[in-house]
Amino acid sequence: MDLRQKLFALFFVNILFNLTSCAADTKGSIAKASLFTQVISKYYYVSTIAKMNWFQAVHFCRKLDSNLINIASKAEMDAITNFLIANGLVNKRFWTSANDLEEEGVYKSISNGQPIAYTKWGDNEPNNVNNEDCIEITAKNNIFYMNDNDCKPLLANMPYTICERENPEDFIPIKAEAREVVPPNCSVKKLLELCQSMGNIMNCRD
Ligand SMILES: [Ca+2]
Ligand SMILES: [Ca+2]
Repeated sequence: MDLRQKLFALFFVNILFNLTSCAADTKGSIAKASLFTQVISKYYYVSTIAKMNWFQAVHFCRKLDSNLINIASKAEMDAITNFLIANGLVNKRFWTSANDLEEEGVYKSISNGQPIAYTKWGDNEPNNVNNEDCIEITAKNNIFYMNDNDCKPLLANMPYTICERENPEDFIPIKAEAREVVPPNCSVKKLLELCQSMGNIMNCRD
C-alpha cells in the first residue's frame, strides 16, 4: 500500500468514525429531548422514576444536558404547579435548584449560580431544622410551596426531580435551522473541507 492508498484508507476510516459519532450524538439528543415537555417558556422533565437526594438529582439532570428546575418567577411557579396538578402529581414533592449550602440563609440556584429571584415559602419556612439547605416544592391544598429540606433525607422524605431546559435549540439537532449545533466532528461540511484540504494528494474533487 503506497502513501496515497494509506492516506485514503485513513480518510475513509475517519469518515466512518465521524458518521457513527454523528448518528450516536443525534440519536442521544433526540432521546433526551423526547423526555422534556414545554410548559410556557421552559422545558421540563418531571421524573418520578426514583426518589433521589438533592446531589443525585443535580447529577441526574446534568446527564440529560439540563439543570434542576430554577423557578424564577410567579408565572413559572404557577405554570409548574398547574402542570403537576394536571398530571396527577400534586401529592409528590420535587427538588429545585435552590439551596443555601454556601451560606446559611442565602439562597442561590445551583443551575446558574445566582441568588434565587423568586420565593414562595410554606408556612414557617424556611426553618432550617437540623440544617436543611436544599429547597423542594411540596403541595398543600393543591398549591405548591417551597420548603427547605435535608439535602440527604431519609427515603420517606426524599423528593422526586424536575429537570429544566431553557433553549429548545439545545436539543433539536435535526431541524435545518439547528444544524450549527451539530458537533463539528460530525459535520459533512467539515469532512468536505478536510477532503479539499487534502486535494493535492487525493484529488477529492474528482
Ligand atoms: Ca439552611
Ligand atoms: Ca423546612
